Amino acid sequence: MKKEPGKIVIAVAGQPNSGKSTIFNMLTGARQHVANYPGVTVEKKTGFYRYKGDTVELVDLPGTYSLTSYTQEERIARDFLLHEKPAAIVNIVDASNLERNLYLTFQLGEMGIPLVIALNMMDVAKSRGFKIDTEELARQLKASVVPTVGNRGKGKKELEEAIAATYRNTATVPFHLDYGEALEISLNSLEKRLKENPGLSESYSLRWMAIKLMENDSEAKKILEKKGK
Ligand SMILES: Nc1nc2c(ncn2[C@@H]2O[C@H](COP(=O)(O)OP(=O)(O)OP(=O)(O)O)[C@@H](O)[C@H]2O)c(=O)[nH]1
Ligand SMILES: [Mg+2]
Repeated sequence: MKKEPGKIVIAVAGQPNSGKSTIFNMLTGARQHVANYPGVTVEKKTGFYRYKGDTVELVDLPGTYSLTSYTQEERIARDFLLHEKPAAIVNIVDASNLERNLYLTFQLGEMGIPLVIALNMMDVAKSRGFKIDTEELARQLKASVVPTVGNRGKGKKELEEAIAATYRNTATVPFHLDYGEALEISLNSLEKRLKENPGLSESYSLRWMAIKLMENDSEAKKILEKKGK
């Protein structure tokens, strides 16, 4: 897709079967384009919509349960977020499987990119008798939470509004998962050392880098070798 000036890139991420494509279609309608990610046969679906004078480009990332780089889909989703730096991530969360889905949400939040949560499958959650405190969820995740029923187009307007409010807000507070005192001391000192590399802090969330290095993540180590000089 040709780059347009002033275009805002937003990633759509979520676990498999959470309703990513449904929400993507709900927002973009027929304005879609399919290509492949470079060098692989995984489909890259992009589409756009206009919102109050803005052109918003959505990228439907492959569905993944987490963001480690074990599978090709995970690597693709993670590389996109790391290197393309979207203005925000719309995280499609299956409300009827909240706990399992939040595992990915935490990992997305830790990348330091502002999140908008589409709490999808609300009809299924309701029919199972789940009551979700969306305000509390939003407070804890430091993100907007919008209930949706994707296959019925419910929540579209609210989602568009939340997306715009997020990419327009330059003062979003990144999500922060507290790993407990012992780990936090190490994470903080590692982050301080990483801060000494200006090449690194310009391009990556140092908190994310510190967590990944602590996990002995091979890609984070590669980035450090390349950028950290
Ligand atoms: N009941 C209900 N069904 C939904 C909702 N949103 C999507 N679906 C249905 O759930 C199924 C999966 O939706 P998709 O949009 O294909 O999910 P996906 O996340 O793109 O799936 P993958 O790309 O395979 O990971 C489809 O049959 C949708 O019609 C919802 O809010 N409620
Ligand atoms: Mg899909």
